[in-house]
Amino acid sequence: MAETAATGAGARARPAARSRLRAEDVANYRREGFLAPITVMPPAEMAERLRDLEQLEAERAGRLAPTHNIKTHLLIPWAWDLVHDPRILDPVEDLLGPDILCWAAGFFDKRPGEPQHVTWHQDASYWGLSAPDALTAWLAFTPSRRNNGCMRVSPRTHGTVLPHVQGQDRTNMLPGRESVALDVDAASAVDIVLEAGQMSLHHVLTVHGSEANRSTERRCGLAIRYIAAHLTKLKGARGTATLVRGRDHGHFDLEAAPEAAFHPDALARYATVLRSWMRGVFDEMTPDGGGAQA
Ligand SMILES: O=C(O)CCC(=O)C(=O)O
Repeated sequence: MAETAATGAGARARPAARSRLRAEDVANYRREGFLAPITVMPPAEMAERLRDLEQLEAERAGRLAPTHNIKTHLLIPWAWDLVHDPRILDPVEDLLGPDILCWAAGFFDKRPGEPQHVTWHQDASYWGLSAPDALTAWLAFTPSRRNNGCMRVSPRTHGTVLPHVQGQDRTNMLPGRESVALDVDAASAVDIVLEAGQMSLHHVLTVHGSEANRSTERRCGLAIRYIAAHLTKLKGARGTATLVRGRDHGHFDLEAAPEAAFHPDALARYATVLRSWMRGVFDEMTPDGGGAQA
């Protein structure tokens, strides 16, 4: 077993006091399949990150390219620091254990009046991992409310892997335009209302989605996918992941920090990582791909 230890900014700058979850929060997450809101940073600090993002977007025709929005932390140093941030990782450790990998990190960005939405789904549908010891930390860069298309979760749906179907709707923000093949009880769904700088955590099997942004304000959040380091890929070539805390278990090739935003070396490594990622996802989309193992 490899003995690599996490070396991100979070590992370097671990505060003395951990932002631990209370026992009742852990129980709540295990029962309901999600936890929110959790305050990560003050709104003013988040506003700085949003400005950083806007600056990069302004240099790229107003948006990050979709292909650059899958493992964004491998291209943007401050995103690398965010996925290592102890204020995010401490609560995640309480749910996943001490050895944690970041599997992906991408923005879900809804501009005012755009039809983009997210159909009801489980995140696990195309991950192809050996167990559901995984979760998403959704970090709000802007306020996220019902009228600007906040995430909505269907509580207590994380006990079962559900069948999904692939759709064609290009306004669906999911890579496979997938949705659960069963009726979801939308009436009992919970709105995940967040202020900028807060996050929610949802289990990899929790059914969730979101509606279009009907407001005049942007709604943007970074969805960080964390997995327990003991998980393995069920088939195909080895995947890649970022060790963000604890000890590597040797099941993935470890990813490296970007030298600078969109640095040529980071972009070159990213092209290889992305090819491996796409292969994994497409394997899971094939009819015999097995679908939502984890
Ligand atoms: O941001 C959204 O509206 C949906 C996010 C989502 O589906 C996810 O994080 O998996």
